[in-house]
Amino acid sequence: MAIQTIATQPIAGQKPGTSGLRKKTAVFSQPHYLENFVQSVFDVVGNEGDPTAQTLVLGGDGRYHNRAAIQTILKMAAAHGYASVLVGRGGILSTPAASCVIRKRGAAGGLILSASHNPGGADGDFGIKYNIAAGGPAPESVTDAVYHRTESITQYRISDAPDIDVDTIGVTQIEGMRVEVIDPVADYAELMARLFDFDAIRKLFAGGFTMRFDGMHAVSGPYAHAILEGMLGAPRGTVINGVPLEDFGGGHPDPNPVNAAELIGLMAQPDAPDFGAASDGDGDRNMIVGRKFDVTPSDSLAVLAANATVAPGYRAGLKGIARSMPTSRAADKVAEALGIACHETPTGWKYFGTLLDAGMATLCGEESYGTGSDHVREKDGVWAVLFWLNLLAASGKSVEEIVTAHWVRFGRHYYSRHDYEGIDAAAANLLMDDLRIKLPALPGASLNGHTVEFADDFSYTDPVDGSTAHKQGVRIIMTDGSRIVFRLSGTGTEGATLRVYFELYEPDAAQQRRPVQQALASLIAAADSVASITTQTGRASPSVIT
Ligand code: G16
Repeated sequence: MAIQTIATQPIAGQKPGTSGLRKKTAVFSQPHYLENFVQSVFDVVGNEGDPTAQTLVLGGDGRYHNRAAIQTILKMAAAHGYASVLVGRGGILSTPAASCVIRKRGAAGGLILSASHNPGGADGDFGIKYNIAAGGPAPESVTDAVYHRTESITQYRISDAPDIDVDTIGVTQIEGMRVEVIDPVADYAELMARLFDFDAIRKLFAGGFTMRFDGMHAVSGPYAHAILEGMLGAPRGTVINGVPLEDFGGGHPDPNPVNAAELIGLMAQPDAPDFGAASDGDGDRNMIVGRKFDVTPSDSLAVLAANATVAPGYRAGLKGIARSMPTSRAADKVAEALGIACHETPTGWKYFGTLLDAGMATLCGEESYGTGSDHVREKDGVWAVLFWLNLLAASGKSVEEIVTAHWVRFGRHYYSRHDYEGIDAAAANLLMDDLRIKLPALPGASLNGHTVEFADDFSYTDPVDGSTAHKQGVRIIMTDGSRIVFRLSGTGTEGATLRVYFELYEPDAAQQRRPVQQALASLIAAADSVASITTQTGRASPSVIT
């Protein structure tokens, strides 16, 4: 065994997006591609402490190329002089479980291999991100520094040791570095059992309550099997598509009503289970479904916030709530009633980190099927499902009863997101630039019957560390309280994806059961009138509506 120094050259485009570096698998498999990025991470974070005293956590969502990348990173970590690496068995760790392990074991940070909800396989996507010692995604100051490093890299270091066995729990050594293969579920399951009333949930299942959890052949399957069917006694078969596959069975592991159509179909049957849920590629997203009743992620956050004290981990109440800007303002109503702050951040879980660390927020959520809390520093799919189970057990009500009662109390925020995927990047940027030019003239204008009160391109100043983020999405807020938001996705790997978010507040209980797209129709038309979406994108309709 020896440590090799390999000459390399900068590879263009290694700039992390909303959540790490995501590219086509073929791009990641090019010679030096992964190595350049990992060496750049080590060069940047290496300034923050002596690696010989540090532990790194390593794992991924098991997608195609995960195993090869795990071996490369282990050999590079050994060459970098890390004291030890904790790696999930088989190279597997869900994103929230990785965050949990980093925090619990006092690691200096972690590398998570995932392109999240993006499809996997040789023709799919791959990704990597660095999480800091607090357990959350590295802030932009770190990801920017890593990107700059990739632009000037000339060499990387790697051990020529043979591959390490990561399928057997235990400890081995490589170049003097300790490699500990850990059970990917154990630390995480122990944390969940402390946060939620497992006895009450066990009783619920023992009483005949039925559920389907769709693992979408992604990483959360093993977690759901162990916790729901193992620890909580749900019958076998509760977890469907629970075996992780390298290509997610050819599916798109994004838990929304479009991509989790199998579950939605099941929940619409006359003999549907009481409760349905799904999680994504790396286990940080969640979708909650009742019988013939989908819960929007924005409503889910608000409902959990309003009822948080049913769970032992949140008995003391909430310190605050945080939501990303495009997420509906349903949580704001709850925060107001609870007398706590609701922080509005840019899209991306990394922006919640400082608020959670400072004790300014307990629950966080995003419209993109992400919900979480201060228990880790990532959004957490299985956590959200367990929170709902705890709530269902404590209330004895159905999902629909809980949500509709919430609307009656707080008002309903009709909400939808329209995605125009894979459009021409130049056209997408032009659409956003044109919108920005129009912003100053919008206040007072009438858009399809809605009068604009305020319009801007969202900027954020972090109240804890003062860091700023600009151009985070164009928002048009109407005098009637409704909103349209436009932004470009930061997680795609092909062309550009335009996301248009619609929100309309309805306090009148008699008007809260209208079909969503119908309730939002005037806003949808208003969005096209102000942004000329059809003309500028060449698309007559969105590719995905959630
Ligand atoms: C990532 C981020 C989320 C963000 C989402 C959508 O999720 O972690 O915070 O809301 O992307 O981003 P965009 O609209 O830019 O595509 P994930 O689950 O992909 O890691």
